[in-house]
Amino acid sequence: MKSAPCTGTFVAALYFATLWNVVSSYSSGNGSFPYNFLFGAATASYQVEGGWNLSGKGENIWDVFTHTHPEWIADHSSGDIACDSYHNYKKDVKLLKKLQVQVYRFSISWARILPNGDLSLINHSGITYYKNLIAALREVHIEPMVTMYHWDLPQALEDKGGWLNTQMADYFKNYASLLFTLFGDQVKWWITFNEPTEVCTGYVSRDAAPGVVLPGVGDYKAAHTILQAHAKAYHVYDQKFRSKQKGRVSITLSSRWLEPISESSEDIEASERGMQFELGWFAHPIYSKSGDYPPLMRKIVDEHSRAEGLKYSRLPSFSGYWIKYIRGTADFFALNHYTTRLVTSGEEGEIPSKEHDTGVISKVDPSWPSSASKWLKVVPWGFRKLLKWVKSEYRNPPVFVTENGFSDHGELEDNDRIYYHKNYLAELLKAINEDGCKVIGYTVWSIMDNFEWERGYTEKFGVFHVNFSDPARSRQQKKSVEVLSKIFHLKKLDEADNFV
Ligand code: GBH
Repeated sequence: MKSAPCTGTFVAALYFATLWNVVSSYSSGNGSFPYNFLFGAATASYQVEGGWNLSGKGENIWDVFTHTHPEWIADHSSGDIACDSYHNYKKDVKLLKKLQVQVYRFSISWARILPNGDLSLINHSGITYYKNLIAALREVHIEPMVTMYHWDLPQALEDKGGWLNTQMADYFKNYASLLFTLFGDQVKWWITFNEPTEVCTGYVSRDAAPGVVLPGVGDYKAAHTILQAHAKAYHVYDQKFRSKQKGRVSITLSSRWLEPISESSEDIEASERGMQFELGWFAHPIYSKSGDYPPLMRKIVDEHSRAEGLKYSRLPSFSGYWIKYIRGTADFFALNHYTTRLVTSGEEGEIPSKEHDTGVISKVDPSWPSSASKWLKVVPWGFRKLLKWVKSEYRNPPVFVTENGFSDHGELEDNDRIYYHKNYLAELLKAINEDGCKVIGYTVWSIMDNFEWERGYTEKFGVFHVNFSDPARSRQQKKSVEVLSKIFHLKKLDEADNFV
């Protein structure tokens, strides 16, 4: 056990090196992506599966959240049926094939496998569902990339305190270990958590399940447990599965790019502080040389806690053992990115809150094109800056972009989505060719329209349209599929030129 952290770091470094050697041996240029760059599409269990109470699945926090408080969802809807991928997975694989993807990133519903969250009950129909999906993907040569946790905690575990309970790290480890055992011979790309910062939002406000309101405390506590849970899962893989299964494990972190609003040193500092609180919160403990939370974050939250008259910092501390245990627990950097903000220094948010601790005010440039989502502005150049920041901050890790996407109201002629992807991909290419960033893959969010959390079905991210009033949930191709399938197949961006 004691030597595990070193092994983890070493193995991670080895994987970083080999992964990139393979990709970089064929240089890109000329609008081309490296020949074995991986293109794909993504979904998450609660957003697409439906079958919320079928074949032994247990309830999760999103079932409970949407059923008890439909008024907290924009259109009072739920993921009860969603795209009904529980019954339609074969259709989904056909869509993926049509899009010419090499990878499908989907998540496993914890409560479908373990209805009580723990190992007391294993649901075999749930296992069969994922085995069938994985087999269908493999049959057409699509690599599965599996997210273990995309926000749908079994309610039974929330009843034990959810991510505020440090024991959740062990429940997660057991669940992860079971997934490696069941699916690890077929699945070579693993993501432990999707966007842990958003999981923590569930302990700040009612914007997300479980809707526990403890800003500036609950979020930091949940994060602390999630980092431990992730590291435990990573080490289990190292110790019991890696040598046989030879897969890769990471955690998907999401970040906006925060651009200083001016060149003043105050604004540059605000940007740096914002990036540390947003991405560094989880990335620094895992990817930095020293490990642990970003020093700046430590300093600020400690100071604020003292000023609030608290005896202890609201940001929990890791012991030296945990710092080493968490450091290096990723074989590649999995990154979600959608949008950018202009930032300056200033007081925002209640006291206490992470927002207030961050001390950054963010704005949008009114000239940036909009989407159907209030938060999502189209700012392609921010993507390149973010990739560059990750490169310099974390010693140039291989980066897999696990989500990037655009929302509209469901248009089939989705020219704005085409514009978005084409321009974001162009910036990604510049990051590879001009900045030396090691980007190894890109999955678009999402293969089809789906349940957009608190926004219900009011904002559509799919490259395939789903008819939610049709009991069969029929799918229909949007124009973006024509463009993206060419890029994904030929790995050349110029292929999209005629369309925009
Ligand atoms: C991703 O998060 C999720 O992984 C995915 O499940 C989701 O469908 C996709 O985005 C599209 O939304 O309403 O102003 O409070 C992206 C990061 C962070 C974006 C939370 C929306 C809420 C902003 N998300 N954010 S606001």
